[in-house]
Amino acid sequence: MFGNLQSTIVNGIMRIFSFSLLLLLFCLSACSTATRPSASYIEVQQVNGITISLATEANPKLHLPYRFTVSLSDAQGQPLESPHIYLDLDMPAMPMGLNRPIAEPEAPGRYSATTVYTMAGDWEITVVAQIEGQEYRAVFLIYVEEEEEEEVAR
Ligand SMILES: [Cu+2]
Repeated sequence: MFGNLQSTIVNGIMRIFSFSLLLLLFCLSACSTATRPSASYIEVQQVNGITISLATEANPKLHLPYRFTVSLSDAQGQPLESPHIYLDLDMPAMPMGLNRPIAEPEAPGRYSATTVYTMAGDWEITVVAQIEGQEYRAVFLIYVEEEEEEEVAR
């Protein structure tokens, strides 16, 4: 009788313990998802003998600032300087107004700009770089995800 009661109490404590352990594990996994670094989009294109690459965040969302890093190199892989380089963001399905952030130099042959996507769907990001008096263009495609549900319902 007494032994039975004791085992019931032990059982109860074990149950509470395993439940809190489960809760802790759940919180840990939820937190790690939130802080997990997102995937990168990196694409390299050859344009008239030079290489233009674009690195930014993969699966971006609406209305958040994203950084775009452009690298320019010649046929020998040497970094190329551009006195004027910008991005031109637009949607192939419709004109979206001007979104042309200037890319600033941050290392030899490397430039970066930050901007925001103003609509969900397919975007074309054209890198326009002036190099030794010639204009080079490379078009990159990025898909932008819809906003979160809680943003829509208010
Ligand atoms: Cu649009």
